[in-house]
Amino acid sequence: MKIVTVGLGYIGLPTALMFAKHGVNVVGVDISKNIVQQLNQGIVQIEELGVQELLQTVLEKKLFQASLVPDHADAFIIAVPTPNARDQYGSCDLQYVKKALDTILPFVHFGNTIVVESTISPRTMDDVVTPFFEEAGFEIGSNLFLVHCPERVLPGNILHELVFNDRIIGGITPECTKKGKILYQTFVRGELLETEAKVAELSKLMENTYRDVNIALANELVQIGTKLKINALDVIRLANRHPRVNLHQPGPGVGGHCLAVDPYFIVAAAPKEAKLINQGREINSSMPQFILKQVVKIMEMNSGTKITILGQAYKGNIDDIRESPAIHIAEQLRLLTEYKIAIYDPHVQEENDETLKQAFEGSDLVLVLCDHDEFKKIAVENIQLMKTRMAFDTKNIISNGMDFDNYYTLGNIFQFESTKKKEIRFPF
Ligand code: SAJ
Repeated sequence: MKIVTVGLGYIGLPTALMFAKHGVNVVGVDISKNIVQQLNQGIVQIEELGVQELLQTVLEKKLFQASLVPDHADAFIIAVPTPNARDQYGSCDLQYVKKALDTILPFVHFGNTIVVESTISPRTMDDVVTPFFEEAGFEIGSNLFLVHCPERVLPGNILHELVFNDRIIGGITPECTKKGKILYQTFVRGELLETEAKVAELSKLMENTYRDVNIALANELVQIGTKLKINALDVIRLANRHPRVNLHQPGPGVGGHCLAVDPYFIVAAAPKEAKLINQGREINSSMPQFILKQVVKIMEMNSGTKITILGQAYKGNIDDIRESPAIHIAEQLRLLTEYKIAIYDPHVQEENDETLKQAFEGSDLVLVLCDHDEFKKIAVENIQLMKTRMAFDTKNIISNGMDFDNYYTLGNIFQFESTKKKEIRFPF
């Protein structure tokens, strides 16, 4: 069997290599000359466990080659970015998907299977991809088979999850679904879940939307707890002892290219109906401002002048800063000339101003915005370098909070309200 995969990013490349590992002849297509050249030289661009070794193996077996152009094949897999469009609701920008379809069309034959893995808005397979191929003379379900097979792999564990996670196989027709199933039986050990394309599209979006809305519930609880002077973290900890309750964790906002992106595809498709989903996005997007106001309160109450920001990645133990709330918070604080800002993230070196020690020197407040393992315990010798020993731990990750004179979390920030009122100017 021969497959062409279009898009060699953090999903496309592992998918291409996984098919090749299982004996399929794969041509991996990308628009980047640099990526294509490097891959053919055995050099991987993405940081993902096991991918470098897998590339070497399939190159040696001559089962994979990267190329700027497609080739004739039995199946084509599209795994290109689908960012938010710059429109009212942040709908799904399909420009890269459409470009990929144009690129493969000259090579598509009767009997081929076309799979879209990219996360797409509801009904894209029915209303965009199907007409595209029908206008080219194909009859979907009889001489061409269209399928949506969304990925659900967690960065850092992709090669394992590609094989063992259950996989949704959503065809335009039952015959399309069957063709998709035959394709993924090549390496998937999880269950292959057959459904319609539009159900597959909305299922993928709801996986991440479910998480985003639940994080918003935790973040709204923080704002309620701050007003009522009730520790929201205690409430979550105790409520979650119920066997069927799983309140998520509050934080400085929601980052990444999934939770901060996918819900908008649903809102854009059904704006009047997707009220809770939209509200969840609004709550999570408001958290950076909420954090900034608390930081200003802490600094003004203590006449602080230097802030040490720990963390710029969008979540713990990775280097990805896409849609990171920590980046936004740092940018806003830098605009306040009365404060000196020192940033340190061991996974995002390019954002660091100085060494960790320098970042702590003379600081009044340590602001933790990311749950990297390195921040689980703050070295006492670094705390002793501070002018005022305060911490605001928005990820509730520091285990030695008692080593600070004032240790604030999203559960106890209402403490400021109890101290003497001081006119606070919010520059945001
Ligand atoms: N976050 C919270 N509170 C929480 C959990 C997460 O504030 O309780 C924040 C994180 O700090 C981060 C953001 O939300 O800023 C996203 O975190 P995440 O753990 O959801 O990380 P992602 O976006 O890399 O992974 C999600 C996962 N989807 C689900 O859990 C349903 C992952 O399984 C998917 O593979 C991935 O999206 C994807 O690629 O779709």
